[in-house]
Amino acid sequence: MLNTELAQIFREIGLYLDMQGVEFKPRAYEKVALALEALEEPVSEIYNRGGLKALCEIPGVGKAIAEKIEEIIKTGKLTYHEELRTGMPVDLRGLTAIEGVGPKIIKILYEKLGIKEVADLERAAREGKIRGLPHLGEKMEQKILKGIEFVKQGGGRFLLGSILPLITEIEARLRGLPEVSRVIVAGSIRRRKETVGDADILAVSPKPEKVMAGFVSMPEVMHVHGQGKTKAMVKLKIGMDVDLRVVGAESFGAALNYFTGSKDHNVALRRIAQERGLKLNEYGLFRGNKSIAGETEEDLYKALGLAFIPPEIRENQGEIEAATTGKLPDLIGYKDLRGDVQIQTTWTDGSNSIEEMANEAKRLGLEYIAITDHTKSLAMTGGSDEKKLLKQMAEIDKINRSLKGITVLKGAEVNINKDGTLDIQDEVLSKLDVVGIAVHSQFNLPRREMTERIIKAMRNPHADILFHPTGRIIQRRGPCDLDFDAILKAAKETGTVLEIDAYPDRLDLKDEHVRKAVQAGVKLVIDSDAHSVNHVRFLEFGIAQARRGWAGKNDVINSRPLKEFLRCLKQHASSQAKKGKVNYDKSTL
Ligand code: DGT
Ligand code: CA
Ligand code: CA
Ligand code: ZN
Repeated sequence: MLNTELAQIFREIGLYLDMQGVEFKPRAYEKVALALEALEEPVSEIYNRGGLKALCEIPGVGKAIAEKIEEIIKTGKLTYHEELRTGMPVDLRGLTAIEGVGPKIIKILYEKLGIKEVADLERAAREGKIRGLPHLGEKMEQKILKGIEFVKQGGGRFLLGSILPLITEIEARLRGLPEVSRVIVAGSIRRRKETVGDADILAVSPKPEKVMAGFVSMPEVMHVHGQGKTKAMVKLKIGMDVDLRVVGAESFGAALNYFTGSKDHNVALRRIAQERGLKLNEYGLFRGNKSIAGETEEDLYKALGLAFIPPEIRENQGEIEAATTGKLPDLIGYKDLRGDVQIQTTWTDGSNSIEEMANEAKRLGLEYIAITDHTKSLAMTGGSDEKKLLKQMAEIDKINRSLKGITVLKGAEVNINKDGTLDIQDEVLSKLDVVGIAVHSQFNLPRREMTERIIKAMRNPHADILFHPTGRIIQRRGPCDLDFDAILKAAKETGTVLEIDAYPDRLDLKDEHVRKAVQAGVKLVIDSDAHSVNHVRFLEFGIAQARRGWAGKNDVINSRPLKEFLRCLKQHASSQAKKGKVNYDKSTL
C-alpha cells in the first residue's frame, strides 16, 4: 500500500471523529496523515525493516497508531476505519475537496439528504435543497456550487508534490534495468508545473520490448491502456496515467525537447526552425533529410541560434525571445537557499520540536531557520499569545547556545485581523527577528477591503514578510480576491518581502505572481511552511515555482548569508540605520 493511501485512511478517521465532536484526536490523526505522506520511504518498508518500533519513530506516531498501521500493512484495511465508514459511507475525499465543506457539514448533508458523493451534492444544491438545512443557507448553497465548479476545473490533475516521489522512484527503477542506458521524466513534471496531468517518461535502450515488459508489470500499475514496441501507456493505482517511450540515442535530445513541452513552446520553436529552412520534430532537427542536431537538447537549441532554455520557463512567455537576444534570466538554483524562515513546531500545530526542525534543516544544508508558530487568533492550532512567544524566545536563546552549525531565528506567523491590525502587540513583535504576517480567516472579503486589510498590515513597521500572500490552496480554495499590483506597490514602498510558500498545495505566490514581483523589484523569500521534519525538503518545490517565475538568486533574500538576510528585513534595516550601523538605502532592498 502506498503512503498516500495509508495517509488517507488516517485522514478519514480524523474526519469521522470530528463529525462526532471528539476533541483533539481529529487533529492528531490529520497530523499522522501529513507525516505519512511526507515520508520518502514506503511505510511498509519501514515496518519490514524495524517493525512496530520503527513505525513509532515516525513523527506523530505512537504505539496505538503504529499498531493500526501494522494492521493495514498486514490485512490491507483497518477494522476501526471500516466501522466508522459503515456508520457513514460517504466519499470523504471528494466531498472535503470542495471549499467550505468540512466534516460537520458532510454529517448534516448525509443525515438530512442522504448525500454520499459530489454528484449528489451538486444535484441537491441545484435543486435548492441545501438552503433549508440547519447551519447552511442560501449563501452556502451558492458557495458549494462554486466550489464544485472549482474542483471540476482542476479535476484529474495531481499535485506535483504528491506524485513526484513515486515518479522519481519509477524513474530510478527503470534506470536500474540492465537494458536501459538513459531515463528521464519529461512533460509538465520536468517543467515543474504545480499540477500534473500525466507523467511522460523517456528511455534509451537497444531492447525496447524488455523495457516495456518491465514497465507494465510494475506493482503500481492498475491498468495497461496500451503497449507497443516502443511505447506504453498505463494507469497507476493512484489514478494517474504514465506514458513511456523508448527512443534511439541519436534522437534523445529532440524527443526530450518535444515531450518536455510545453506545447506552446514547441510550436514556437518549430516556427524558428522553419524560418531557418529547417524542420524540427521529435526525431531531430533536419536540413532536408539530414539530421543536424538531436542527440542533446543543448545541441538543438544551439543549432536554432538560441541559448539553452531551462525547462521550468518553457511556456512561450517570452523565453524564446530572451534566448535569442541573450537576455535569459539567471534563475535561482536548487542549491541556492541558505535559510528557511517559515517553520512550525510542537509549540503549536507542528509535529517536531525546535531542535528537531533545526537539525533537519542543517542536514539539508541550511544555515538558518526561523521558527514561526501561529499566533493566538488561530486557537485551533494552540496559537501563541505574547506571553507564550516571549517564553519561546527564551527557549530559542537557550537552544542556540548548544546548537552547532545552524542558527535559529525567533519569529512568528502573525495573524492579520479582519481590520488589518495584527494579533500580537508591537512591543513583542519588535523583539522578534522575523515577523511573518498572514491571512488565515475571512478569506472572502471584497477585493478592496481585502487589499486594504493586507496593505495596512504591511505598513506595520515590524511586519517583515507577507506569508502565502494570496491564501490559495491548490484544488481546494481559490486565491483571495485582491489587487495584486497594489500589494506589489505597497511591498516596494514598505520594504515588505513576499513569500513563495513551498508547501505543495500552496505554492503561493504562484509563478505568474513571482514574475510580476521580480519585474517590480520586490524581494522574495522561499519557505517550506514545514509542520514536520519531513516537510523541509518541500523547499525544492518553492525553488521550482521561483524559477517558473523567472526569479534569480538575487531576488530571493534567503539565498543570502544570515547577516545579509536580516539586513533585507525592514525592521532590521531601519533599526540598524537608526543606530548608524548600516547605510539604509531602501532602493537596494
Ligand atoms: P500535463 O500532462 O497536462 O500536465 O502537461 P504536459 O505538458 O506534460 O502535456 P502532455 O502530457 O499532454 O504532453 C507532453 C508533451 O508532449 C507536451 O508538453 C508537449 C508535447 N506535445 C503533446 N501534444 C503535442 C502537440 O499536439 N503538439 C506539440 N508541438 N507538442 C505536443
Ligand atoms: Ca504530461
Ligand atoms: Ca502525456
Ligand atoms: Zn499560514
